[in-house]
Amino acid sequence: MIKRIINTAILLSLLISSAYCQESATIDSDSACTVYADFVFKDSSSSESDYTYFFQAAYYQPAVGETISYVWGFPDGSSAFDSIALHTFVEEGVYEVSLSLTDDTGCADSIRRKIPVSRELMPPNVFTPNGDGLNDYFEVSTQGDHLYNLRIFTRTGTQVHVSQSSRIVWDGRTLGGSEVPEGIYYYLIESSDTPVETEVSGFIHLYR
Ligand SMILES: [Ca+2]
Repeated sequence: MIKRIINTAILLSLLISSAYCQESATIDSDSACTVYADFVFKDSSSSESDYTYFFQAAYYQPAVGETISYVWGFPDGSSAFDSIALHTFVEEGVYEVSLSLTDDTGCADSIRRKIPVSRELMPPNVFTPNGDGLNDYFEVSTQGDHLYNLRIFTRTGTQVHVSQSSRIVWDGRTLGGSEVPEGIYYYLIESSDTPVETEVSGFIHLYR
């Protein structure tokens, strides 16, 4: 019982510290049971158009001689029956994945978590808008036709560019068409139109 409480505390603190903490664990309160379900996951995609994720049952250590059966449930209705699973999602989105654990005495626990499936934007950190045809644009490749807000600021916080488009691109000029000086700028990319809400920011070096 004490072991279970400690493990639960660790589990909850791990969930709180996780980037994906919007769905908390559902913990079985049956005190006769010591099995609990949780899992971790990571993007295991092999290309930009692939949304394959790796799942692994986590935190619960079966006792010596204890046999655990695992049942994963994926949103397309498919299942998997091992402590690890690979699943390929069709497209970006937020998907519910479930995991049930049952030991050989029938003691069981299950969890459902919402998994944000999306490709992270990968902005460059330098560009050279001098018209030589090489790296003249700050440009971020995206998936699909979502609308992105792009805002560019000087280091002192003055906004020099803003756009809303399915393309994320800046040519190093103000909206009035003037070239901005060389230096370090701050970008903020936001979209609430994407399946998984996007907010990416950082610094970019502009050289001419
Ligand atoms: Ca250039």
